[in-house]
This record gives sequence, C-alpha cells and structure tokens, in this order.
Amino acid sequence: TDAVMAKWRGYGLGQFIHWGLYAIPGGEWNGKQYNGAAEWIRSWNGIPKSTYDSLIYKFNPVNFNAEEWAATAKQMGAKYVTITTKHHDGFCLWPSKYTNYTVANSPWKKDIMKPLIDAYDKQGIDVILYFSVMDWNHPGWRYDIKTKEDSIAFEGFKQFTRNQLLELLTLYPTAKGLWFDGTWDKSWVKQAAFADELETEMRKLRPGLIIGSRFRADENGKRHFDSNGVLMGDYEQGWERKIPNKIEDVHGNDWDCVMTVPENQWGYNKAWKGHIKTTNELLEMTAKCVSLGGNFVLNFGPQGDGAIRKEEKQLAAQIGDWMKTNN
Ligand code: FUL
Repeated sequence: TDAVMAKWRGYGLGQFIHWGLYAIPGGEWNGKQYNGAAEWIRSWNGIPKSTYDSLIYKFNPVNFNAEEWAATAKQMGAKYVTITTKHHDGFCLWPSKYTNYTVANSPWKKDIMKPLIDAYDKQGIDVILYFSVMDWNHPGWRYDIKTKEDSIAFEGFKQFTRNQLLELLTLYPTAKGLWFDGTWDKSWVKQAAFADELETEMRKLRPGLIIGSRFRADENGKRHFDSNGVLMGDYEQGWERKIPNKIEDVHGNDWDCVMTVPENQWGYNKAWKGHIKTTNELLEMTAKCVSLGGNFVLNFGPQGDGAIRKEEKQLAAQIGDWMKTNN
C-alpha cells in the first residue's frame, strides 16, 4: 500500500469522468431543460423507472474513442483518472454478470471499461474506479430498512455489491483503487461491519488497493471516524465546497478534491448552467489543493455519443499548457 499511496500523493492533477445513460438526455427531458445535476435527472425529474431504464436501448456511442479520451487527459497533464463504472442509476459500463443492466445489453454491446483502462494505462495514467453503492435499478436497494422484507432484500443487495466489486477487481487488475459514492443512506450506513469485511476481502485479492474513505459514510456523506477520532480509509474525498483553507483542516489525511467546471453538473448537460469556471480559477484551485497536500480532480462529462465536448477539450489544452511550464 505504501508505494501505491506514495505515488498517489504525487499525482497533483487528475481527471474525473462521469459517463452513463444520463449523458443521452443531457439534462433535457421531453424538450424541457431540467434544473439539477444531469446525472440525477431520473430522480429529480420524477421519470418512471421503466421509462428511464429504456435509455439502455439508445446507448450506442458511435463517437466513443478511448484513445482520444486518454490523450485529452494526457494533454491536460492528469496523472490519474477516476471513471464511473456505475453511477446511481445502476447502469454498468462493464458487462457485469450480476445484472442485465449493462453495456452488454445495449446496442453498443461492448465493454467500455476495458478499452478505457487499456488506453489510460498506455498513456501512463493510473485508473481509479468510481462505484456508486446506491443503485436505483437493483430490486434489493433500500434507503432504509424497516420491515423484515426490507432486510431480506437488502441482504441480497449486499451480496450483489460484493459480487460486483470483486468482479471489477478481477476483470481490471491494473486499476489502482476504488472511489465510492452513494453510501450516505441509512441502510448502508449501518453496514460498517460488512464494509470492513469486504475491504479486507478486496485487499486480499488486490494488495495495495486504494479504497476511498466514503465506503463507510455517515448520513451526511462524510467519512467515518474510528473510536479514537482518527479518520478511516486511505484517502479523504473532497468536494467543491470543501477545499480546505489551511493545513490544519486536512488532519494529516490523504485527500483529493473533485470539481465540476459548471456548477454541480457532473454528467453531460447540453446547457452549462451558472458560473463556468475559467482556466485560471481551475489552476488556482489545483495549486491550492497541491499546496495543502491534496490532489485536484477535474470532471469531464462526455456526450451521449461518446465525444468530449469542445469546451472541455479547450480547457484540457489550456491547463496542459500551464502544467508544461509550471508543473
Ligand atoms: C455525488 C453524486 O451524487 C454526484 O452525482 C456526483 O457523482 C458526485 C461526484 O458525487 O455524491
């Protein structure tokens, strides 16, 4: 773990990728622009599950080019990338054996993760797998467990989660770590013992694996402290609103800060809303994070057809120019 973490501490700049079915509507439903994060459209727009889930039949990203994605990250100067293997909607970018809701059953048919990981590996950019525990597609997922039936369903869900995580680590042995999300609901918060066991099991399979501290989060999405008040997990996951201001805020932990270019839009949104951060603002944030011992991870939301939007390409080029002379 030490060598992997030593390298992780030196990354500085990373790339985040949010890509899934939500990129197809791109923040718009029935011709109406929706006010919220594009990747949450199903939930906040009240779209019925079956309607949303049928987006799978439209997943055919003919302009997807893994080499180009990796080249864009390289040009920007990113040393690692965090990719959404599965976001809250439950759609898997890899052909998971444990659900039908995957790329394998889309018109595209092919694995997305394998070519991506290969392409980033080739560029010397380390890959971290983003994984949402919360899964709106799985019948066993619960926000809370109130009845006996809930607890039976959730036991099934826990096994599903375990199977998928072990599957990912087996299929993609070069991935360096896991970045967790969707762990804040009551049902999961109570699974600390299960999460502990699973962490041990994953580390046995993949010694040195980096595991994000949000694997065991509280209701506010924050990481857990152990009984001595020490932060758990290998590294702290930061937020836009949480860039620390002084070194004391970091509590000696490893952390990275993930950041959107527009305000709180992670998945592709046709209309970029609110303030769009400039290259200079993003570079200042990078410098601030690095000076406080963290890494800065800039989010990209590729389009439904697989292409990277021109604004993001431009930013990558401009940040890359600065990185070349000032890194
Ligand atoms: C949050 C999610 O709800 C957002 O959609 C996004 O993935 C962000 C990085 O994490 O918890």
